[in-house]
Amino acid sequence: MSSRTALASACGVLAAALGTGAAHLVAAVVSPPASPVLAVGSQVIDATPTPIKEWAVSTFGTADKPVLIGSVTLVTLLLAALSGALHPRSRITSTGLLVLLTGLAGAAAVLRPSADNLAWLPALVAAVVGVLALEALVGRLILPEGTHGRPDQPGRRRVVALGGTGVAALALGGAGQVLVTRSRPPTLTLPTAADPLPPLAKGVDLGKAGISPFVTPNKDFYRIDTALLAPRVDPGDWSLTIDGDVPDGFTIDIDELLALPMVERDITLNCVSNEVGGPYIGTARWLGVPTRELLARAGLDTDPGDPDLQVLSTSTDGMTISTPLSALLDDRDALVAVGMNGTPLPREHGFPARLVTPGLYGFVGATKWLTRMTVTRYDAESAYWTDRDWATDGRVHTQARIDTPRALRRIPPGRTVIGGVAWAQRRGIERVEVRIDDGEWQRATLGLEADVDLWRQWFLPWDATPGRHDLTVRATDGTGEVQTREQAPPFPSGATGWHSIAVTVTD
Ligand SMILES: Nc1nc2c(c(=O)[nH]1)N[C@H]1C(S)=C(S)[C@@H](COP(=O)(O)O)O[C@H]1N2
Ligand SMILES: [Mo]
Repeated sequence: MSSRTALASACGVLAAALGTGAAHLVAAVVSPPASPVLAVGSQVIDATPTPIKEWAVSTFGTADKPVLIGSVTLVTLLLAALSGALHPRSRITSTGLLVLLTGLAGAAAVLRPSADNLAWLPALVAAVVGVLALEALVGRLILPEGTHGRPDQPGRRRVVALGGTGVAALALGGAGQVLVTRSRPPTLTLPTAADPLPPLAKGVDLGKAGISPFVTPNKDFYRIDTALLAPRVDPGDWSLTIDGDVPDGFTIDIDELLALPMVERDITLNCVSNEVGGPYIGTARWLGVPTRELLARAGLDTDPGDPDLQVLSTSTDGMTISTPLSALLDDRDALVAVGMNGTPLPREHGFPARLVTPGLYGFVGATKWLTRMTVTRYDAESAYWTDRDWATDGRVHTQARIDTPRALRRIPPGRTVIGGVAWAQRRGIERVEVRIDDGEWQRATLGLEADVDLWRQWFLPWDATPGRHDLTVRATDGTGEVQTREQAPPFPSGATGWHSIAVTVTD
């Protein structure tokens, strides 16, 4: 590559960076998800085939989002370099490529299910700023083809022009990022429950070092969703609609929701994408209105008992989730929750309102940023994950996890504790057993059972002898069924198999 081509490519990269930075700032004001890189990233998420998505989640975990944003940025900059490199030869092709790129970003933003009216504006800003910046940079730094005998502009001028553009791009994009992350939506004052729950019994938390705390603090609660930016919902603009096959559909605003009688429930929530032994599970005290009450107000006060009926819930960011109607009508107290461990829902966990359904994985019962619940048939409308071949039946499998010792750790010999958590929401945990190497199954001590919809802590004292050891755990649910040892991956209906770890005991 000639130095002229390299310079032209650099002009393309920096022009695109400036356009993207300016667009990010404009998006922060008019429509944050319409920022070009985010809009394209969201379309990529929705279009990625399930096996590749599963591979990304298992390889990158919750870092999958930064990896995605980084990849989209990298591809954009490579194409921008190409646009720059083409400029000295064909200005039309070069400009055309930039316009095509920003046009795609604009289409990506406008086609989001939750697109705002101004979703097209950031991409337009990117196009105008990008094209003008490219013209200006190339015009200043690169002499027309055929101007022989005179050197291109001296190095200092290049550094100032390119460096200045880069700094401006970072400043604009950074300002947009500050606006997006710093601005706090107005918060809510939570009502108190009509019939508050007593504090949890002491014995549910065994207080052993290394075992997950019984109640998961909000800041440690796992976060799984497809949103690159957690939606920022102003409660003043929010409403909840119950419609579909109900006699008396209705819409209520946040004040009307908060005025309804609230209940508190302790519920363990987990993700279908959790591998055996994985981290995507947590327990919280939720405050909300039972879905049963809301559906009764819409005129559905008895369960039609038809397994083909679902509630299709929709979030402000366009996610759709299918939940069996019966699970929202029976006595398990599925909630439209507004509170989590004594505070309004954090933005990442669905502020101002979300669904929580005990016994079902989050992808079929825990819609965040909830705004609509439509009673319909499974064959009439299909949800986001259903369209991606995930199971419709999202009942939680019985699982046990070893929290301590940590896998592959070295620990000193002598008295120690093997411990963790086990869960089988709706059925409860009756027994947990641990096997050391090929020994007998030994019964672990269990924390108190607070409720069948909650996990239970467990531990087994262990005299660790030097050497390498395999530790395996299995649970038995409240119906007496032993957790299957059959290994299944998370797709399509949740991982199964026993959690087993290796530890090395040395001085
Ligand atoms: N709007 C929306 N709600 C959603 C999702 C999502 O992608 N978008 N993901 C679901 C999944 S797969 C899970 S496991 C839970 C996770 O909830 P949490 O992030 O509060 O732990 O949210 C559910 N609700
Ligand atoms: Mo999930």
